[in-house]
Amino acid sequence: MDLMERNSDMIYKNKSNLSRAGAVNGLKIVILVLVTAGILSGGIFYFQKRQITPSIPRLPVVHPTPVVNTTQFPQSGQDWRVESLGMTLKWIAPGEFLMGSPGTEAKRRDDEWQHKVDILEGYWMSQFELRHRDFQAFTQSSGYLSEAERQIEGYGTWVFDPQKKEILQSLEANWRNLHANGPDHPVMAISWNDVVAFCEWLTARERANGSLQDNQYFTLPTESQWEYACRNAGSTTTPFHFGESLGSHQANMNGYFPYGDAPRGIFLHTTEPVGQYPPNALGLYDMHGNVFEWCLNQYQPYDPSQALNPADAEMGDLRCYRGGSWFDLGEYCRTAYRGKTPPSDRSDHLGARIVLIQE
Ligand SMILES: [Ca+2]
Repeated sequence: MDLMERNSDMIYKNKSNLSRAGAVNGLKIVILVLVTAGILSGGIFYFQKRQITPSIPRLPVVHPTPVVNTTQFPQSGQDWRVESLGMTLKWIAPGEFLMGSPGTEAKRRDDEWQHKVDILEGYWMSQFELRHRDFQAFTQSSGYLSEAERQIEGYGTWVFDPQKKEILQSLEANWRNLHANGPDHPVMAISWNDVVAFCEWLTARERANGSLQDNQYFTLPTESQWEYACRNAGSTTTPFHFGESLGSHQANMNGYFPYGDAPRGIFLHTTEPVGQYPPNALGLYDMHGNVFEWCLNQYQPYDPSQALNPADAEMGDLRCYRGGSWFDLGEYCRTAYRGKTPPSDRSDHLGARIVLIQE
């Protein structure tokens, strides 16, 4: 799975970085020893401090104004608030866009073939990643146990070990006990199957509440719906909705390895509460970083014959996920990057974002 590719990539680059840093540090020490021991101490302190000090401050965040529903049911063209969860969904109008990355995009993968896609129907997308409080409401109401808690597949949950700087499997780790478990943090360590169960529960409850019609339901976004929304409804073709570069002043990612000409920043080693960085033009927060987000469809190469609003309903062995995470280098946070892993998989940097569909 590409999770291990990303893990290996980060370990390799961390070691390379340390090696380069060590060489530079050694040269500094030689020079500084020739001057004075006092300057040597000061130089080491300065160098160490540089490792953990962000290069530039974070971008300011404008927090959203809560949506007030004016109709009984969601209406096309209007944002919608799921009152029972305090969850806002942004209306995403239909349109066409270029999906994938151009051949000139640095660090692109071969499976990101750029092609035109028509989004024929509008939909609503949650402005935030699925929060811990949302999933907790689901489990408390239904008694549902996540696949990690039931140890489905038996291999545990992938968890980053900050000491060893690699991802290890844990049979004990699940969404309840991982690092950063505040109610407004994104829920982690939930499988694709767990999120589908959440959406089925929410659909049934909102219909029972009388606030959802029978032709409206919650589900995961397809890759095309996710990427169209990330690209501001098709108005960008850049690696990020921010533009050509990404650093940790813009998103919760591994800021030691920014993308493009973004400055080197910080690596928080965990999630942050949702909505702490600027949203895109549609009001969607954390589309780059914090946690990856499951998508509905199976992983398969892009096919020109399916370039018309592909629902990709046929299920296979791997499901896709998008958007990068707190753990990831900038190149994996690109809009066009396609993560893929089995639907029972779970990790401490993989969460979700949901959509509301009207048929
Ligand atoms: Ca995210």
